[in-house]
Amino acid sequence: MGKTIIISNRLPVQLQISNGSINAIPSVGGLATGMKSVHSGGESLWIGWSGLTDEDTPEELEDDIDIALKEHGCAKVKLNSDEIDGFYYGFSNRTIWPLFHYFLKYSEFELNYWDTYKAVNQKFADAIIENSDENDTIWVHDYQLMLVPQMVREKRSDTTIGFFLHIPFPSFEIFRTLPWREEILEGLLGSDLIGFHTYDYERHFLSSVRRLIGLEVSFNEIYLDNRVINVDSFPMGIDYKKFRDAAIAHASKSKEERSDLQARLDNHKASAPDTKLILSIDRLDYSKGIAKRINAFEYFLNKYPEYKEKVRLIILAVPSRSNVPQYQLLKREVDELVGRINGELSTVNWTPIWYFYRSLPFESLIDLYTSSDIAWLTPLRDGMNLVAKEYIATRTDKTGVLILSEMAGSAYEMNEALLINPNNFEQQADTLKQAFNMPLEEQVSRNTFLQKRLERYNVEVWANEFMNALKENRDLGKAFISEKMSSEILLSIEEAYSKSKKRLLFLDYDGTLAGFHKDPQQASPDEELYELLDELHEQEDTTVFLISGRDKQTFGRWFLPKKYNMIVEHGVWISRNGEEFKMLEQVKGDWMNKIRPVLESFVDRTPGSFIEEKNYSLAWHYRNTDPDFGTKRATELNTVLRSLIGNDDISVLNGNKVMEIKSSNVNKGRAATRMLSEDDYDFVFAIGDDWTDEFMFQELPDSAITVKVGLKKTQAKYHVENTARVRQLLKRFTKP
Ligand code: GDG
Repeated sequence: MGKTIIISNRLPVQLQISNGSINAIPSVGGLATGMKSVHSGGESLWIGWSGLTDEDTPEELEDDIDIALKEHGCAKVKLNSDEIDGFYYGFSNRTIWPLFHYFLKYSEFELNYWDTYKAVNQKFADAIIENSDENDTIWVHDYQLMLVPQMVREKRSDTTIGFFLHIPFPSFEIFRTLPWREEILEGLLGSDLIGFHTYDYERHFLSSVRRLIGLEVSFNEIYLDNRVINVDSFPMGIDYKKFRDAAIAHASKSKEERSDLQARLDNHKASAPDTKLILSIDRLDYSKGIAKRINAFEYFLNKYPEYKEKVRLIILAVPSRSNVPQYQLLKREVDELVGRINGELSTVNWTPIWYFYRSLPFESLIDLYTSSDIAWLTPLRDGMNLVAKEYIATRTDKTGVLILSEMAGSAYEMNEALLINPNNFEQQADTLKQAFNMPLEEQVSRNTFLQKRLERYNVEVWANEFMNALKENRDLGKAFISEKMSSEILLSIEEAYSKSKKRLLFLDYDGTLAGFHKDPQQASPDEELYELLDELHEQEDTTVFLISGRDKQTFGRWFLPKKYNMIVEHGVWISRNGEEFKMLEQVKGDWMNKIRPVLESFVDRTPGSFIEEKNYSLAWHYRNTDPDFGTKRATELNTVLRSLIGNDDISVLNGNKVMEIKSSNVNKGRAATRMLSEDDYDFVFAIGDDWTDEFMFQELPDSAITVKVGLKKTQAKYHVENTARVRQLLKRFTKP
């Protein structure tokens, strides 16, 4: 068992240099606390930027910094201020952050930001290579490091790599606007497991993978080269116990032990017992909807003036990315809004908004959470939003109302909260009123559910689930995928071939001997293939069958003059040595008139799809449709067909971008075993890429050599990557 290597932009400790000595201060953010259990349990190393630029670091302190970091299980990536500007303030926070939060107009597509992002990602990847070995498990975090997985994979093809994105992954329509969209996807696809907070982000990512780089995706698995990449959602939890315990300790504090902030909050409550405190805490970021919230608050006070002097909004806005112009503008906007509303609405006894623009210590956060009757969080987009969870965790008596934006990832798990659309002021005004008047029993009942869930699915469980999935997926990936055809295996097959006395070969055509074409009629064999098949066909003691789902007319035209043996339409027809096709199986075709109109209606409604009509089967091809739409329609068609065909002897085969409807008693496995029984073969070989070839792999005896083309779940023993490799493999059989 190797180490666990965690990689994030920032480390869980922040270094400060004062008077020539180094202080390491623990970071408080969600990521740092979340990964604590992974980082502290067993052997692990956390790699990231220390928070000090090269310019801020006196050379003589470099070693001391390394020692200080080592004490916390960390290692640093050195970055200079230009790199921080281009990589962090530039590409990460002026390109990716706005784009992934749907602020398309704020997103800047600057080539030099991108170049720095690439160079810095390479530095992180190099640091990983330097500090790890092949057996280590690597977990890369967040949008600043999306190229790192592939950069590591290039040097360490067998290392286990996980990636977690803490922010939303936007819909394809947004993501496609990024000039470097393919590079970002390819960077992420270096991972074995890619995690998101919600299923929606996962879905958006898979859609981009399908549409932009055309990879095959099956449910949540992506097939790439000789790897399977798993994509899944893991909603991040909080350190529930930490917040709960802090709230309990807070409740038992004597008057003297209270903080100044708490004393002020208590005084407020004592002087106006029928008023309520509404709390919002966020980094000062445009994605958090702070300005809109203030406007909505004004709207509420105007719509329901009876609440004037009865509610107070506390806004804690934590300074963030103040080097980025958009954040400076937002700061000015919020300052002005708070000033204007307080100026217009304040009375002698009442200021509607208390506004703090600073970071507060953890204890003050607990003061605010425990003293506020309502938490009102209105992000316009938020990957998760941990503040919502923290507020609920601190409500030890189970009172308190959470009003939460549906645009936050946490809304998916916090259904018992009052969910709002942050753009709908009318709805928010009504919801604030509802929250103000919510009976205590209802608050307790809602929060009981919420707390149970937060306690159970806490951050430790989150991190462990991700790590377990990473290890499991990696092992599973190895288990269900057939063994790669190595040169040793190839050699032993070649040897068995030449030693054998009677050989039987089944070769699938499309996707195996020849690549796919948009129009199946164009996938005719090339000269090289004819030569290869001629050589095989002419060998003594060797029976080669081309075995395909195609119709007999096409195969007849291509191969009858060559006198190859052929089984077509999955086993309905057979032709040997240039003879006309004969029926191998008796099949009925009367069902076709019923099914054809159904398929036609799907062709009409699915641009790019078409019907291929064979003698005893019908195929609906959707290779040329929009990938998501085609897959959706295929599922729909499957349901329709199943209800139509009932118990008839008809089956539906889901092939590679094709659905084929045919008689059940016909399949390639049945046809192949019939051929096998005709003679005493001592070398049996079958190769194919499709679902329909699985019948052969299943039904041929164990001694048969079965080979899958491409990396998919299969019953075959071995796999090769593509049609070029198939040809190379078959070429070996033609050697004398
Ligand atoms: C990103 C995603 C996702 C806040 N103010 C103070 C303070 N905090 C702590 C909170 C909370 C954390 O910071 C903020 O977490 P959020 O989840 O709300 O938001 P982001 O910082 O934007 O985080 C987000 C998250 O990553 C995790 O994946 O949920 O969607 O944007 O823990 O308590 N802590 C202290 N003083 C403060 O003034 N001590």
